[in-house]
Amino acid sequence: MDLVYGNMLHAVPTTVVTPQSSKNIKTMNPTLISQWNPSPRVPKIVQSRQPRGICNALPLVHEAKEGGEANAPLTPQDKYKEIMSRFPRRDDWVLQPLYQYQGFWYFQDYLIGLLAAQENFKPQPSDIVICTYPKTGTTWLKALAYTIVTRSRFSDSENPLLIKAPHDCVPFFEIDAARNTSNRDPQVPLVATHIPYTSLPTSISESGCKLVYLCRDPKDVLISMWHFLRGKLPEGIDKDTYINLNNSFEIFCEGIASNGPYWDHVSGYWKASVESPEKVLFLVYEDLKKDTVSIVRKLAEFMGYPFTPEEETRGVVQEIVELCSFDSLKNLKANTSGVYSPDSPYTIRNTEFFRKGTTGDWKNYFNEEMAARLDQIIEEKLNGSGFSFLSR
Ligand code: PAP
Repeated sequence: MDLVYGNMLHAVPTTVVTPQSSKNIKTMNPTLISQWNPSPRVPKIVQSRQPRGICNALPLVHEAKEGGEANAPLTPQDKYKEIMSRFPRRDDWVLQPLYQYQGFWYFQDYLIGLLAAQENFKPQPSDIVICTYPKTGTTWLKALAYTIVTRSRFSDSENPLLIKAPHDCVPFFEIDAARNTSNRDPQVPLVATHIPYTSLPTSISESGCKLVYLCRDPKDVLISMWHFLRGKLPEGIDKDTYINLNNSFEIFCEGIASNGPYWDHVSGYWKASVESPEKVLFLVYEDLKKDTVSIVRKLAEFMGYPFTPEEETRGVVQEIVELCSFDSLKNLKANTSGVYSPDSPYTIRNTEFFRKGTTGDWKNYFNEEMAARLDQIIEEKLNGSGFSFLSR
């Protein structure tokens, strides 16, 4: 999931500088603003690149305490906000500021979860962690891994995926950490994260958990992310004014994106998979698309849930592949309705996790020059790592 959520957007007073257009524009008539405010699912809009204190998306600690609460103890959230207020900040993506921490950029509410997870998350020793950069196929991998590990517990007709969205079946531990909750079923040894390898909580390496990483062609990642983030903007405004493709492309190429730079995210897990192949399985979305059955076998084997000859004969692998296919998942009632993580800063309609589910959609958006430029940047950045998106 790309961790910018519906109600993470913030109210615009009168005039905003739109980072993607660099224009001052008058924005939001009063009717629209009031329409945005009431529902946590309907985004308000953020403004950025205005002086801190006027438009700061979330108040800094001292500001929050105005009004007689000066001596109130800091909540963990306040503590993290205060810490991150000292980190480098960019406002390019309009929705929320991005803060740089340990070499990666994060939307502020997500970073609260990351910091909380680094401090508090404790995996179960048998856990398998589904690790992804946002928009690389997390939902799909969660559904596959979940069905594989729970197949002896549930019959086909009882599979929780039929009534629960994949993100509810396999929770992100940093989102739980941010909310100080646990949504996990302790009988399911799966959790997920978008955190880069080098910033994972030390409890994960200490516990010896296995990790499964999925990456995707960066061009499709950007297109998927671009659509997703535009979907967070309120209806009825010119989305190109706030999040246009050319500008999104430029900042993604700079590495300024949620959990980016993308290439560093990929190379961290790639190197870990080379160093410890028994602990880290590295998968690629395009391969999973091309030969889902073979990769599902590999995934099951790696996770310690291999298919038996009898299951192979019964066609269990094909059934799992079919259940978790894009068309199947997209049309399940759990995914055509409902929201992920209601009543939190992370609310997202489940439908938003299913857009096209194809490879090469970038061809509908990039000209050749853009595609070549992004490819070149990624290749240069990954050079020497042993992994390449182009020469596989
Ligand atoms: P997240 O980071 O918000 O969790 P994530 O699931 O990683 O999102 O990525 C969403 C992408 O996976 C979407 O790609 P698109 O925008 O290019 O269409 C979504 O359509 C795609 N996706 C979701 N489910 C599947 C699936 N079962 N098979 C293939 N692709 C899928």
